[in-house]
Amino acid sequence: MIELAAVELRLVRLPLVAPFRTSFGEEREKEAILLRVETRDRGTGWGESATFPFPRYSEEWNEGAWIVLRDHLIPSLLAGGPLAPAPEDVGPRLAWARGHRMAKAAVEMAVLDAALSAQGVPLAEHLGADRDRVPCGVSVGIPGSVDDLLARVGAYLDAGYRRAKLKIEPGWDVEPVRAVREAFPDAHLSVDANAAYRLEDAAIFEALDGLGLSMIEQPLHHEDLWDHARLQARLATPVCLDESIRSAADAALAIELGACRVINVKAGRVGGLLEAVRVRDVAVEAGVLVWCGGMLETGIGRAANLALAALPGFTMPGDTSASDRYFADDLTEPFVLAPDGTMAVPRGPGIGVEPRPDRLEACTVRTERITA
Ligand code: SMG
Ligand code: MG
Repeated sequence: MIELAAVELRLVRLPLVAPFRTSFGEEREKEAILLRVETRDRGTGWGESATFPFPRYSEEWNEGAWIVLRDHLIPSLLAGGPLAPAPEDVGPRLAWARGHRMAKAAVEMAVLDAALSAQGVPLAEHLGADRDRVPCGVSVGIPGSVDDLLARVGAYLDAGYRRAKLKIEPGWDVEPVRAVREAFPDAHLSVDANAAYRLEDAAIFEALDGLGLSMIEQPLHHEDLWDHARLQARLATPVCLDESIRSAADAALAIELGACRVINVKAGRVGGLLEAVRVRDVAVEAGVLVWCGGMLETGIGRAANLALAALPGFTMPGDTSASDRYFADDLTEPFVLAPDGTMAVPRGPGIGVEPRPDRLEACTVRTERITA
């Protein structure tokens, strides 16, 4: 049982080491909402929202998440009395609010961190992880030129990354991907369109189909499972869904329709780590592969991603890259890639990391504390 006393919201900004461009826009810095829950007698816990400053990846964005957290989710969390068992109680208590999954996931992460820290249990162990290191991939943004892309992919593969995911968009697809395949014939490669195409563009995917990709991620509109099923039927390469899957129920429907053979699991997108585990359950049961995605998280969210990536069923390398792929100076102690392309899953209780106080202060744009 946990009794919550207050929640502090904190908007942070960290410059990215290089701009990250996708089909829907460019990020030059990571702006995130951190959440710190304070309990009456069980210490504190940290969570991070997967939202970005603009509602481009999904409907959610930082300012919207801040308001729904401050005015709705946190007040109803605090008003409901003690949580027991704490993490499992969060989802049902916030279920009255429709959507806002990334905001809800941040609350759940913070409560999980507090509850498990108090018990001395690492998050990975609590979720059922069966390994202490995970193989890591890297997501490569849309660069200025094919030469630039080849240099970036080469550097990441040299660093040990086990899979390179190339962002694509109309006008930047078959030619650059073919160039990467020719330069790195044996590399584990995938592509991610972030919903930038329509079924009428199927010829582009048929051209990509011959390039030995391990998957084509979210090629079509995020609300169009049926067209994804029709596209998958035309391709040998597995379709992977990201934006389209917001719950375990979505996963079951997509699989039933034949809309994907792989699912990118992000706790934020599906409303929390516990629902992410249920997405894994549905997928594995159906023989659909899963891996852990990323949202350019700071070390706080990254720690939780690594715990998720360590669960049985997460067989493919995730977008769980090292801190230095994003930031010159992360909020936490940096996550470091080993030369074999793996990273250690945090071993400490809860999420296993905390922000470094000086770095946290330096990155903070504003804070607001909500009390019971
Ligand atoms: O965390 O390394 C990361 C980013 C991985 O490509 C990534 N995420 O569609 O999978 C995706 C994107 C969403 C964020 S784009 C700003
Ligand atoms: Mg994606």
